Amino acid sequence: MHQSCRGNRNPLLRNLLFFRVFFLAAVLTACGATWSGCNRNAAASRYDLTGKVVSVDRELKKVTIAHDEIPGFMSAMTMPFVLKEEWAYGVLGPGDQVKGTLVVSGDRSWLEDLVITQEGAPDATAVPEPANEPKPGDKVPEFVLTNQEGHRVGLGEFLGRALVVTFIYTRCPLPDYCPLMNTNFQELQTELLKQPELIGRTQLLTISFDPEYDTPEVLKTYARSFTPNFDHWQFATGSSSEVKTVAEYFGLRYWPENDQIIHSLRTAVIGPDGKLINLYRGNEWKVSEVLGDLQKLNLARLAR
Ligand SMILES: [Cu+2]
Repeated sequence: MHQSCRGNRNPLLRNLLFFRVFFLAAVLTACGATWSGCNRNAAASRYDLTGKVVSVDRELKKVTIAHDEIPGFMSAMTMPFVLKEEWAYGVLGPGDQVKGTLVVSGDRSWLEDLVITQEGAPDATAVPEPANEPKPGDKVPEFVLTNQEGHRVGLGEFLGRALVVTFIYTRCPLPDYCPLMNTNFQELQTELLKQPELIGRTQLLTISFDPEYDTPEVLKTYARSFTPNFDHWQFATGSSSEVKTVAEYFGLRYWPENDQIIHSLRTAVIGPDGKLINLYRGNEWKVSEVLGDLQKLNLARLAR
């Protein structure tokens, strides 16, 4: 479902791309009001990127690219990118060889000045359908993991509290993936701490899908820079199969590639009864949305 329809492509745009007019368009629109990244360019790091387009998701505005090594920054891997030039989502297709600039600035990263160096053959790369995902109201099955203290913790012991779960691995290099999940949770915890009626009725849980590296000790050291309160926000991992079971239930996909882990993102809000309230895909969710989910649960009333 994420594959692009090659027949829809505008041949003029493709020719433009071929002759690198892409860059001109980028310059013309770079400081337009729609592009909020422009004013952050001062502190941005820039890396040359070459690779092959695996899939284009025009709805979520993501292009997955199998890219070559980026010396000094990242091993070769397959991962989703945001494009600076939005119209390019309609032009790129699976199998296209591309080159461009990866810009990392603050908590965002994106590709710009992208050029197709060689068109892909139609349907060059099949993209797997997303796994069946749970829907709001579904009872989340019990899972048991090991937290940052080395203690076993299960979903069952969080019942009676609303639980917000997300997934990360501590070595993630991209600021708008795992690190963003941490800063979002940090902000969420700060907001919840301001509401005494909610703090005791909520629980945050960050699960690492890199159990080999992210041992409880590693998680504890890592987590200390995000939270002073491990009662309210725990970090957990488990055996590979324990982690995989819970991750796959929420539709998270991940696999190792060289020294990194290629992964999608999932953040779930689970009610005090263990039923799914909301499942956020990707990194666009806002702390205010999750707070809204929690407020709708009337947790303060439950606490009485
Ligand atoms: Cu990550």
